[in-house]
Amino acid sequence: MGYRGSKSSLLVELNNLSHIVPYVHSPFGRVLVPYVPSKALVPYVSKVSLTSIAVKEQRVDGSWGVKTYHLSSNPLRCTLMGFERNYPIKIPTNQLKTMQFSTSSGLNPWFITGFSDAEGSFIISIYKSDTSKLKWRVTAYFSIHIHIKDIAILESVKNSFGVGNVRKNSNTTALFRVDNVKELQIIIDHFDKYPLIGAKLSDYILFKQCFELIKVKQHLTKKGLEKIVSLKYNINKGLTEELVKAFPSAQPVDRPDYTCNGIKNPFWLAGFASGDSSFYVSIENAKNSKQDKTNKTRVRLGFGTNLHIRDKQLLVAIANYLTIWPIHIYEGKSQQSAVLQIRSYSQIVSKVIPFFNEYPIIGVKSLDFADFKKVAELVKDKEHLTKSGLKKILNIVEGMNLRRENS
Ligand SMILES: [Ca+2]
Repeated sequence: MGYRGSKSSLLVELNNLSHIVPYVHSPFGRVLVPYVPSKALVPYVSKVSLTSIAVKEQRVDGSWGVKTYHLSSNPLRCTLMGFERNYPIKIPTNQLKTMQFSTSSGLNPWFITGFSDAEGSFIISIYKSDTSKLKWRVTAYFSIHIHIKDIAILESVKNSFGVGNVRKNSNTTALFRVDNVKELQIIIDHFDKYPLIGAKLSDYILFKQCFELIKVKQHLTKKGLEKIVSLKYNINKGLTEELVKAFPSAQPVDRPDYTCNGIKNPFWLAGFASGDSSFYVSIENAKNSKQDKTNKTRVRLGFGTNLHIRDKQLLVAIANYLTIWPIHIYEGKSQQSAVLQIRSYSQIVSKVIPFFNEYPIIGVKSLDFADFKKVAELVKDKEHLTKSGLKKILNIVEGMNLRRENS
């Protein structure tokens, strides 16, 4: 279990990409989005990130601690030196060490937005209710529904907002939910101040219009209810057939046009990747590979993000933000999804790893990132070319991602 492919290749499954990207014998499929050179290539080191950063971090035992990262000790700074002339404001190094970006009082707000772009939902629920005057009940709620192993993230989100409830939703999932109008206002205020970056933004805009109607009790009037139904047409999966039939005169409100305006803050990416990205390692025996006759075992690191096709622009934005070049984005077989893959060892060690060292992944995935880094170190020392080193790598990889137990 855990491996896939032929006898000659040990392919460690990607967290959630394996069904889309075949990459052992045909490592790179169709490249669908070529790199577009433009001013969109913004280095992710901005004046905001030029600080020493205290970030809440989940420890292995599930507790949370605060860790401080100093940019001055980060190799990334050297890597991106060339961009420094672009910084709007130069901050003296001594100041970097003393400035605090976020505190132990909660998650960075941009982290929360990033995590919500990955895992959050804005839902308008309209259901039959005999006790309601109009025979329909309307509820608006914001929720984050994730695997139970990461319930600690939901507790942190709840503590950061100061509203909502966290509960076990099933044996395998946990739910953070805010549905009270007063509390939802706090959620709305947050997403107005720290806007979503992905296509979910369009859902949010429609959701907010419903919320404004509910706030002034318009959902209790026939006209207001109809307006909400019209707005719901293009939120998430739209209307059930039952609702379409029950509100024949409700006209769908168009989904607001979406363009990805790029990532505004590094913590957004830390939050988003904590939800929707994976760190993985594939081990291939190059002996039987047509391209490689050197008889070496090839250990490859990968950072991947798999999204709905509507968020293809967001994948480009992520690659641009990490200054990854060239960009490899693949479309899923069903053409419903798009995948960003970063598999260049040099880009992983010079860009991906330093970035997430500075803006940490939170939750159980942080353990995968830690393992991923261990493998990167072993590869750097060329240990993957020795039998004992390779065994070490296999041991690490066997406990990663979906095979991680009791975490
Ligand atoms: Ca997601």
